[in-house]
Amino acid sequence: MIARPLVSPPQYAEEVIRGLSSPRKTLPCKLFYDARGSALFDEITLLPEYYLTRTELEILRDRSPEIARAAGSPVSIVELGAGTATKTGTLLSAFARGQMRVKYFPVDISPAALEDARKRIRQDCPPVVVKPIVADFSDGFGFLRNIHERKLVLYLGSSIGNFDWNEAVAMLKSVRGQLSPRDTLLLGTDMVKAPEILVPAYDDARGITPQFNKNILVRLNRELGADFDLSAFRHVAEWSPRASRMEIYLQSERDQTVAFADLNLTVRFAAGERIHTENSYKYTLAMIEQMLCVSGFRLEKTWFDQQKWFGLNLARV
Ligand code: AVI
Repeated sequence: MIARPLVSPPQYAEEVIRGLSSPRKTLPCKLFYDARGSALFDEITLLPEYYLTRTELEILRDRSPEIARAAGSPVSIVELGAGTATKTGTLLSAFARGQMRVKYFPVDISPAALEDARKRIRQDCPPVVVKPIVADFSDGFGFLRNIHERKLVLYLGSSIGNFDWNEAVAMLKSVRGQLSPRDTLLLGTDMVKAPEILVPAYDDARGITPQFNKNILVRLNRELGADFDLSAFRHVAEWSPRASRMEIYLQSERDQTVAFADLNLTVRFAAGERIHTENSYKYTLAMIEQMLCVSGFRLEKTWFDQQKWFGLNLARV
């Protein structure tokens, strides 16, 4: 047996133990996003089946001048989970073209992504002042308090859809708690549509999404000394009309036991048993209105693409 160095298990180990010990096994979807998972997600956003990213970008391209007018000027644009700010240039350029005064605060947990964002915006929209903020949202949104001008908070990509209803409301409420009466929120939401469109978006022909899903197991093998056999698990993506969400699972192909060397844990899987790794909620306009309303916002306007597949919702405090 090879001795493993003695290092304390990562913070998320407790969540893994709880999730895999419960009768319906789960793993938190935040574990997708290590370096490889983030690169795979970038690939997903370019897949023909994954309409979300390009559709949201299409709305931003067509509607940015209107969005900029509705948000008003001068304004500080704060983008939550900005990553490398690939979509935001379009909106910032609309502000700049309209001679509107704007500062841009991209917020992300990754300093490297923020540095890319700063370079990108400096090159694409030189008049915009960029002030990156490194923050982990699990510590709250207190950083919003330090931005004193009128704010337009962006939360794009339907990232809200990876939260259950109560979690989404809690997150929006906590953002709302840091805002002032003239501030606005622009929220990207994926809309309910036919399962024939939804399911392939989460189970693509090239098999990138299955790799993204299984990357959780690769990570647990590396970081918690687990011995998951990747070929013994299958990616499953199902539409639940009752819960209005895509559900993503890893399904055990046979009876098997997985050992976690670093956790003193073994987990049994029956053939066909699943680990629930992610939900991706899809909304109706009524759901969006209600979610915003119970969180302390008022929906003012929704911009859609031509097919009404994706919505950009402007809400006031
Ligand atoms: C990040 N998030 C909005 C993606 C989604 O569509 O729910 C994550 C994703 N999971 C599988 N494909 C993409």
